[in-house]
Amino acid sequence: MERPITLGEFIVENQKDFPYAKGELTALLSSIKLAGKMVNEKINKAGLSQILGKVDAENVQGEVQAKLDIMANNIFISTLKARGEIGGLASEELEDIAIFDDDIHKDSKYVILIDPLDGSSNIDVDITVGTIFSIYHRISEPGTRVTQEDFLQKGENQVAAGYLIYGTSTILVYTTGNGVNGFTFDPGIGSFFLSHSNIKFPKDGSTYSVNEGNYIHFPLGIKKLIKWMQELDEKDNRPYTARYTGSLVADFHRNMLLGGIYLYPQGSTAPNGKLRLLYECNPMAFIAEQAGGRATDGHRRVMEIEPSELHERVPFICGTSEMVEIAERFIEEFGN
Ligand code: AHM
Ligand code: MG
Repeated sequence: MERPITLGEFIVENQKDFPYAKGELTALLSSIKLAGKMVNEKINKAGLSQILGKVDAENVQGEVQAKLDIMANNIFISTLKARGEIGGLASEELEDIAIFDDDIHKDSKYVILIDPLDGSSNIDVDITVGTIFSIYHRISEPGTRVTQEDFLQKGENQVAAGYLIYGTSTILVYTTGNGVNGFTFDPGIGSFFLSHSNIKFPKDGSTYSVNEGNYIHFPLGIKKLIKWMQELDEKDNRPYTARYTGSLVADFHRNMLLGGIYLYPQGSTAPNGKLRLLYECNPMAFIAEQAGGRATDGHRRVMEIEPSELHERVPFICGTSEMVEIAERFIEEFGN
């Protein structure tokens, strides 16, 4: 039997991929692992804590169960802040960047961006949600306070990115630019174990993930693409099948393992789509490319987009290389 490899061991063993690293990135990934375990524990008890919450409400004065997405946000912030590897953090849940400038943080080299609980609409109905993270070297000098500029970097500058998927099992998937690996959490032991090594998108796919309720608002190129995917043509696996959970992490994970394409295009109600460039699109794009896939906004490689604001949204199309190329051809021919 092969020796099981824990996430902790894997992170330390792969530190040598970064000749310049002095262990901070290793420590940072370990903090994410720890926060992920804590969020996982809360999510698993979410239904139960609501039941107990009602009892508690009579006993504990005024203490209301915080919504899980706020709770996840607080867990990630406090866990990451308690250690000194980052000079600040940006979160989908915070309007502005959080700057950590006390003694333990002032010489830090990194900043992190998080979507603490992605797929919020699924939280209360027991469907998969996730956490997404993206790590950059700061641009400002260590020893000074981090600035917005440290966070408004192109996706191609990412040092690491990943997600936790809280599904039928909890899996942490990440890349540091040397491929993508996934680690499944064993709740009995309390550790993540390497379960998906060097993940690659299959060459072909036959699944598409899109909120088709928005169809009438989509640009013509996307409408034509969707109809093309639904047509019968056995030589290229058509018709494709549709899978859409409303959780990017879940849809992305499925498409990466089994082959597929995720689309959140612009529509008249969402002129730039819905997904956030910095918290959702860039980290997923980095993982996708490292797994042999692609990510585009329809015209540009997502990781080359110059961000202009923290909560900027962009259209997002991501999946197997071949499927994304087909989508780009439709957009070019029929318009975005
Ligand atoms: P959130 O960060 O507020 O949860 O929004 C992001 C989510 C994605 O996970 C998901 O793919 C998308 O929003 C679903 O949006 P919609 O309900 O419009 O289809
Ligand atoms: Mg989100």
